[in-house]
Amino acid sequence: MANVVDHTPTTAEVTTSLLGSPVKSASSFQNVDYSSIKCKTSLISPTSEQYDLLQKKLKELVEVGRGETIFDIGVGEDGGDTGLKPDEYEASVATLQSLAETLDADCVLLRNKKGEQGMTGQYLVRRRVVEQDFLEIRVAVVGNVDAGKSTLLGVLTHGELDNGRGHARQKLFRHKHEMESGRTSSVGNDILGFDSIGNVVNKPEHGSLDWVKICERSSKVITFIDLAGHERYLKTTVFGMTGHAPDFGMLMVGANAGIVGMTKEHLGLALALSVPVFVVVTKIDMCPPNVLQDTLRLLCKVLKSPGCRKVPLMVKTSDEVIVSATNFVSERLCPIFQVSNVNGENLDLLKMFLNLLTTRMTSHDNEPAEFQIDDTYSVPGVGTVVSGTCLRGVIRLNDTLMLGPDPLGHFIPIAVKSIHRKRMAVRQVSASQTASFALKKIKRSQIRKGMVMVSPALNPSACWEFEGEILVLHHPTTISSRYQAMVHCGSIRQTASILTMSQECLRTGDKAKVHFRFIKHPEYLKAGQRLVFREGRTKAVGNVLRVIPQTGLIGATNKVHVKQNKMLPQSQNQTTPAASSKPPDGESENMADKRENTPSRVPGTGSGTNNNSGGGPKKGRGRRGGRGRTGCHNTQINVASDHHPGSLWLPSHHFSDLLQLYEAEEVKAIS
Ligand SMILES: Nc1nc2c(ncn2[C@@H]2O[C@H](COP(=O)(O)OP(=O)(O)OP(=O)(O)O)[C@@H](O)[C@H]2O)c(=O)[nH]1
Ligand SMILES: [Mg+2]
Repeated sequence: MANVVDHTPTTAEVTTSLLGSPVKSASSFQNVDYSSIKCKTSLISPTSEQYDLLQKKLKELVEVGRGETIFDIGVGEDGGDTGLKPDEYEASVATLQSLAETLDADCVLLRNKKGEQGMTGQYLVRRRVVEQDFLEIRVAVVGNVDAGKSTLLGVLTHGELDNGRGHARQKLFRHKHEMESGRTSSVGNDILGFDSIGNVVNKPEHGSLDWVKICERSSKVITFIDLAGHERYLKTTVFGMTGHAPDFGMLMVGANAGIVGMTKEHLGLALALSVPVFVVVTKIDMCPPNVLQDTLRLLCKVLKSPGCRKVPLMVKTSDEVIVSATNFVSERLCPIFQVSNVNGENLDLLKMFLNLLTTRMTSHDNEPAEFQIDDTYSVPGVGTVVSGTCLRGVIRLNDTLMLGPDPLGHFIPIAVKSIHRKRMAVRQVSASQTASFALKKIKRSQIRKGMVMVSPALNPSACWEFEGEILVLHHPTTISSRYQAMVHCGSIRQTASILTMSQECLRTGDKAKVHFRFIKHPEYLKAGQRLVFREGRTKAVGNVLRVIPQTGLIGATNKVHVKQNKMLPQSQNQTTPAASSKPPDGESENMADKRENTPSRVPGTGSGTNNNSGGGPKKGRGRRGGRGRTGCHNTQINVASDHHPGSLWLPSHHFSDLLQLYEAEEVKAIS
């Protein structure tokens, strides 16, 4: 009998989606009565009625899992003893295989176990390749500089080991300076495709990968968001985490170096954004055993500390991979892998884990479309191309969406003339998938990161001001009104000023309701969105509580800003001249070569021209207030003292606990 283990996004019901509303189950089968197939023997020789029910149940699970599920054989949902006799087990497997076949899915044994009364087994049921469709999982790769992030991605996606001197990462860099320094400074994208039976489909030809071929052959594609480990590029890394909507975070730690530099900063960021994290310890080939043990001990200590409240799990066997992958979405479990990019040790376990990762977001396909823009390109022969993530709804070719807000807070209708997913031309894109669109009759300079394209049904409006609840994780002195820092919220990244606060001053550890105002242009925000507020070492996390719609008066005051910032989209983008519109060396690039997830980081060509992601920090901008200021100027709107009814304050992770991550003695001692 089958106990269907649903490891898929149902666990994400408690999490918060990017734009705020709780994630709901996509199941349309909720009213089906499954009681007759609850016992462990129902798969042995099901009646035709039971067979239909089993088929429905499997279909439901595969749909909720967006194309796959993990199915237990020999385990009942009725609480009876587990395990089947060999012949019963064989018959159950045959039934499962025939059920999978009806869904055009493959069924692969993950592991067998001994139950109280015989054999149990876990099977991966995954749909075969569907034309123009694949399950997409995004993994943000974080960790201190030199931890081996880019190298691991190079090794995983190109199937060739590293030489310990930076060989594998060379294929991933997209800027000349990255090639020369070996240091990642931008948000990179790399993909790893798996077919329906879990084999890696990446096959580099002459050292480069054809993304379209990978997508065509894959049932599931892992997109790695390769981020920068150097503190200099923290702003870009925060953007990678907030703006690229990762499902999971892969925290990399060099075995020799240990938990140093940005490690805890990146871990804290993932926790603040409720992104489940797994850890990969690299360079075990060159690390003395005692140093490796020290690193692992400290890592477990940090993960278990009240700041993280994780349950570390050392993954050393394929059984442990399955246990960790199937329980991972809970956010609490933190699998730890120990690998070498040079001799390949344990990379198979990591690949197996990646193959089993399931999406955290359930479908929002029936809602009006919302797409957040995280990059813009200008592609010769195609025009302006935007890339980003579809958060809700389905966007189809020739749909008209509202693009905005512009500096005046307006949205304009725009037709979608082409859609690409990972460079593959498709007819539509659904919620939780990334894509890029070619847009007609609009200049790249009119579009900036943080803009959205939404369904006209939403009648979108922009705001200059909003109310948020924040917890200050660190500030050297006190924050008071008029303090300015960078607000990261989805793909929005803009300096905002504090107008008023629910208390006079804020120090490290303080929580408050804060009335913010963007300093350059209005943004499209929604209550419930997670935000990070940071500047230098100052950092705060929280949620948007209430969006204050743009009024005539506010619009008028902002005219000044509009004027000053007319060129904002471009000046912000710091585009290199070579990058803006010309194809390198007269090559005729098609849209696919320039869009989102551009992996071919060809040095010197500026390909992937994506704005300032490589720019590093701009010193001194937006810094004001704070130090030495006394009293607050409650100038405009008083922050409501009542708790906002829609507040998600301290939603799924205990932000207050997060403080302890930064204050924990053992972390302080080594950082
Ligand atoms: N011996 C050994 N060297 C490794 C391993 N992984 C990475 N390296 C080397 O470590 C160096 C740094 O690797 P990168 O991949 O550039 O590190 P990174 O984390 O991407 O660094 P940033 O992009 O600057 O944040 C390179 O010279 C790699 O060859 C490993 O498992 N074993
Ligand atoms: Mg790197």
